[in-house]
Amino acid sequence: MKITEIKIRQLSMRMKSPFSTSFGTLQDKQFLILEAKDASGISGWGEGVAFEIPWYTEETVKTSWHMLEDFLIPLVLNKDIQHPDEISDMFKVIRQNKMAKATLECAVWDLYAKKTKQSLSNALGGAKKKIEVGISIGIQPTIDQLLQCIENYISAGYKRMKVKIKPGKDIDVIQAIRAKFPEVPLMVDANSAYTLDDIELLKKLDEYNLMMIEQPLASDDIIDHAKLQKHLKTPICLDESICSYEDARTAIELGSCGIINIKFGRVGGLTEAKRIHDLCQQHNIQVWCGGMLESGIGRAHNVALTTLENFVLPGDTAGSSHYWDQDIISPEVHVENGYISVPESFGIGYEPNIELMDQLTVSQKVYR
Ligand code: OSB
Ligand code: MG
Repeated sequence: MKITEIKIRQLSMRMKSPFSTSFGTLQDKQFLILEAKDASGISGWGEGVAFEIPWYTEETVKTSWHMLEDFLIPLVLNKDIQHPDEISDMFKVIRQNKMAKATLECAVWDLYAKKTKQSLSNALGGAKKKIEVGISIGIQPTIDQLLQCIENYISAGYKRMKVKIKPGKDIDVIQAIRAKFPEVPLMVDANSAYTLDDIELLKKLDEYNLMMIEQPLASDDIIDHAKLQKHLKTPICLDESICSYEDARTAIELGSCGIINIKFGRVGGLTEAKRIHDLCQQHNIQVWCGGMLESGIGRAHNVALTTLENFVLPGDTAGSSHYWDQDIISPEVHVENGYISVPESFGIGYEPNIELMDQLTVSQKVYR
């Protein structure tokens, strides 16, 4: 396989409603879509999951484009590639910048799956025909509004509720949810809003039968999470802290978590995501697929990744219509009763809607 042309576009897409976490609020999404074409004209598609502002990781839409244009695309263009696993090795000469790398690597995976006439799920080694999904609910203005959201998502069939917390919006919120929904599968995500000084507060979360507490401490910490886990019955799930296989190995050896949230963008692509999945499986660490408020292209990669065996907990891959008035793929990602049926057609299994993408594109460039 030889990639002879790559097109990057920056899209601007407004989410149906703003999404708030402990680090900020997002509604107008800027992100990159990358199309990698081979000489026969087949296209593979990838989505950049970096935000405009570096509040989740240090990367941004601009740094991603810079890395792709000046370093990553030149490493791949017109080179002979047998398998997408080679891409992460080719990228080793460039440090970090995992989201930029994943944008291109995911497109190569899609292209490879299409060229070898199989679904991306199949190419990755996944076997599930349908995947189980939950929903991530941003911080709401009032507890009543949050309870209403949860009621709606339970009726829609979502398999677990993830609620964002931050100091001042934590114990009271969870207590109110448990009072109204004593049995609903529930977890919290703090996006690094606490420190070990908050240990007494975090210990109180043990009383609410939570599936897990996601990323309570610093985004680059692995040691304090291990200390905290010793004081908690509820498993800690790491998100921001796990940017590589090595991070996962460290966290597992130190006992920093019982669960890992895998995002292809945060770890540099699908090959690394698979390696982390396999490592966790060997060590009885459960994994699930996180989300970055993706459009349909990134969402499709999440669907395929989740078909691997050790993705045993519902992920954050909600349906397209939860986020967007109209998604850029056809058909859209559809959730029924908490399940997504995994497409069986070649590659990502959803057709990019070029006409709509053209309307949403704010800038683009072709590399040959
Ligand atoms: O921490 O998982 C997170 C969204 C943006 C940045 C970080 C996170 C999230 C979510 C939403 O929780 C996941 C989604 O619905 O795509
Ligand atoms: Mg998270």
